[in-house]
Amino acid sequence: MSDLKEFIKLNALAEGFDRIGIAGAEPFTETSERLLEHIEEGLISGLAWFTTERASYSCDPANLLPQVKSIISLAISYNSLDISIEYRPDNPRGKVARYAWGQDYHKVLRLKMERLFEKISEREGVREARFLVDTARIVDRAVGQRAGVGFFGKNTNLISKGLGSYFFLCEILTDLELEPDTTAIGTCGNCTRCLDACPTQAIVAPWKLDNARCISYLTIEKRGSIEPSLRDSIGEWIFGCDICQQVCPYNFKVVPSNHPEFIPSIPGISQPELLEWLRLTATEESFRAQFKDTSLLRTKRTGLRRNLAIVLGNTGGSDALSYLYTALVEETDPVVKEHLEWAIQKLLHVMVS
Ligand code: B12
Ligand code: SF4
Ligand code: SF4
Repeated sequence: MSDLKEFIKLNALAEGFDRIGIAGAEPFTETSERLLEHIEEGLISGLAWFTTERASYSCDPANLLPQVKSIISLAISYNSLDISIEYRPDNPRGKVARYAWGQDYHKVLRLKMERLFEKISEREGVREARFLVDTARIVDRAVGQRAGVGFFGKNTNLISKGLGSYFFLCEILTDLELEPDTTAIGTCGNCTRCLDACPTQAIVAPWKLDNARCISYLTIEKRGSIEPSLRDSIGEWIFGCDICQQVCPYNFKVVPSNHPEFIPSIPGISQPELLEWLRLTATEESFRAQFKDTSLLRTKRTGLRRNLAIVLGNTGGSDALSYLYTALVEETDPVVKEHLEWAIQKLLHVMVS
């Protein structure tokens, strides 16, 4: 390994990254073909920005930095330890996907990349760089695969041996010429656990996700009403979904991480008290104050209350009914109102049957 590459890897580890790889900056031709195929098959529906133009653009790093020579792919685990919370029928709880337990990763990762590049620039002189994290202007996972960080699991997540798949990805595009690492190899073998476990059958074939059926899309990205036929399958998920990762054997024996930024930021965030969160989201001010600096802001107040209503309908008992009625009377948002009504009807139906 060249001195510079070793310097970058050591400093990236010191900055807290768990995996570092170097990829060449040639266009991702195969990825581009796959993305266009996914769009053509209607598997990316619902994400208005995910157009064929954007897909092609994101597969050529030179669109972002014309003088790019190398990409530094960085991964950081969010596999923080959770505390088990006792479930009480009079206090129903939901679930928040692991990636959202701590601080909003966009800011955290960007800061780490900037600090890393500062050290590189101190050694190499000022160089061109572009920092990217989850921007959809580049294909994070394809970069990670080329850089040797991980391989594509059938659930479409990148898996890194020894780290599992609970990690974020980001990258630095630079005009520095660095020796590339070898593409990651790895395989799911005959395993199909994630396909079998997905409650909405969103993984329609290995490596193929139907975005519009994925609970992560429904609870985070989708605006407006959620298709009634999918509401039962959302189960307990208020924000995101981890099922296809929870069942993955590559996540079974990994050591939990302890990056302070991703330690649960709000007490009980992994299994929130649904009635308490209905109260906390009653006004825009309280919603913003409570979820400041977390990824949960992304679904907006309407989205979060809509999701809370669905999960209360799926898991709440008779105790939840009076709270739902009160919330319905006070609610002004038509989307939330419709979901609160649905939850009330569902609970009443369960009680009489
Ligand atoms: C859009 C998006 C979503 C959408 C669609 C997800 C999807 N699978 O496409 C939704 C909202 C559903 C979503 C959900 C989640 N997301 Co998301 N998402 C993105 C985003 C912005 C773009 C991904 C994309 O281009 N999708 C389009 C599809 C077609 O692309 P693809 O899955 O990469 O497709 C590849 C494979 O299918 C593969 N392939 C196809 N056929 C074959 C055949 C073989 C043999 C092989 C080997 C491969 C292969 O090639 C394709 C092209 O690379 C990225 C950030 C980024 N800029 O890349 C984050 C990103 C993928 N998401 C991330 C995370 C953490 C999640 C969630 C875990 C969050 C959660 N817990 O709720 C879930 C996981 C759901 C899942 N099973 O994938 C991380 C993933 C990290 C990792 N370890 O892989 C990313 C990289 C963000 C980040 N920077 O950290 N996400
Ligand atoms: S995140 Fe949940 S809904 Fe989406 S593919 Fe995985 S198991 Fe299915
Ligand atoms: S659950 Fe099995 S098939 Fe799915 S990603 Fe993990 S190893 Fe691959």
